[in-house]
Amino acid sequence: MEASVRSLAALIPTDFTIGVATAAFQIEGATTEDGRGASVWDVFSATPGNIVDGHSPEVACDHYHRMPEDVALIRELGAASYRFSLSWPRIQPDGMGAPNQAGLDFYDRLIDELLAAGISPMVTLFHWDTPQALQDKGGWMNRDTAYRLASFASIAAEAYGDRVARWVTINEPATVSTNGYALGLHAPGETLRLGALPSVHNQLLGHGLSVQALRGLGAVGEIGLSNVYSPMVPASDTILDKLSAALLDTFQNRLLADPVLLGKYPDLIQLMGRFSDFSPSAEDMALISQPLDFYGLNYYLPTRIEAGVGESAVPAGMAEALGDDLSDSIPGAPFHLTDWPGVPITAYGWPIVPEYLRVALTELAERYPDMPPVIITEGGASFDDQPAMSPNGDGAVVADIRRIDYLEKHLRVALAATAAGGPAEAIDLRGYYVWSLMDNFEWSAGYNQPFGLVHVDFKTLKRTPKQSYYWLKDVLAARSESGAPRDDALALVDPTDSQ
Ligand code: IFM
Repeated sequence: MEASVRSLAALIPTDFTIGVATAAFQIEGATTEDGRGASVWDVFSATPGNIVDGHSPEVACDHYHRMPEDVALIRELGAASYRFSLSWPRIQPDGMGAPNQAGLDFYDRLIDELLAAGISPMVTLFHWDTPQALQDKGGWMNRDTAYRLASFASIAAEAYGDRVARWVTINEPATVSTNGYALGLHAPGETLRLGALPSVHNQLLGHGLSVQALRGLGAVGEIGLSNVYSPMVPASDTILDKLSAALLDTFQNRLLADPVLLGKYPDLIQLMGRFSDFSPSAEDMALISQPLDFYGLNYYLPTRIEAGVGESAVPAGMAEALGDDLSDSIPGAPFHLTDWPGVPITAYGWPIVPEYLRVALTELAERYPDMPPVIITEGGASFDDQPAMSPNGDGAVVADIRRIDYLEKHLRVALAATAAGGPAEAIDLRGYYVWSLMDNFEWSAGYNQPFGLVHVDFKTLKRTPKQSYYWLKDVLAARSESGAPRDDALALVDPTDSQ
């Protein structure tokens, strides 16, 4: 075992969870089986031009039929926890009313399979697959959808509340509102620009009501939500670039984090509310900001911003990956995102600058003094490394060295920043979930952005663990060799069950 693996393992605190993550729509397939209803993503994906290369999510990784094989991969890896999402329309085909038993049964089997393998389930209630029937009534622009999510949370609590160690109510509401309701890059494909603001509030309200529902029904697990956070970096020292960065910081980071952690929207948003009818009630804000057991941070990249109207709303590399003409994605916006000269990028074109995870954690520590424990609920990178025959000819290897480098550096940065004496020591960091267990349907980018520790051949559906999988397995093995006890928060899983 390499010295760097041992030294990384030695840095990981005993109560720190290393897990792997996925989401239902990205891996399950079986989109019309066993009574599943349609989600906004089924409808959006079926519209020509919305998904790069016309890729279809109908089969995806076929996880619905191969679930035991996938759980075995997690067990072999040695990860303590698996974060997955419940497909809302598989359980509630129309987003309301009585649950579909076959849908409930699937997650019942998954949770039992995980527990039997000694893996702790972390369940996301909403990872973007709004039932189309609710979208037909306005989706997240309609306040009622928040109450529908809370009813869904109650169904989940009753079915699985005794066996789930951690709950994430909603995943990346910023992405849903920005890409889905403001820019039309994601389902449901609305282009409401700033008019998308109510979709933010309604999702956060859905979060608050779901926390209440889970707690009210006695769910035993910890409860939080996952917000994506990207440090905003002005392209220069000019006042206009700095203002642009501050503006995007407000709309992408603070807009979602302040209400949850401070109980109020950023001043700029409140100011804007004076010119529209956006003025949330004190009752809503209290629901949204009720104390959480953990705060989920999805961290991938910093964002570099330049003032002025640019050619593209997204950096060139990413626009190319998405394959769309995004040149008018933010028409009239006074700034644009720009590439980072001299910095390595992922297949998406996302800049790789691990030090910015320290910046993110430090900013969070400074902004939110009452921060609950933090879990990095997603982190990872897309690289398109393909299987090749090993030099000794005994099997296929996927040499995703860049992913190993990404994960190792980001883990080291996060652990150092939050250790005693680190700039973000106020943050009690409890875990890191790698996005993703396996290559999957990367939303509008189709199957073109592989994030997995496990390669999936989307023709044969064969799974091939990549080098990063074996690397992480070594890190986890080195950790347990050094006698690190299991994470207390995951004590719901009795390790002896798997023996
Ligand atoms: O694949 C997505 C995931 O669904 C949400 N967070 C970002 C990932 C990579 O783009």
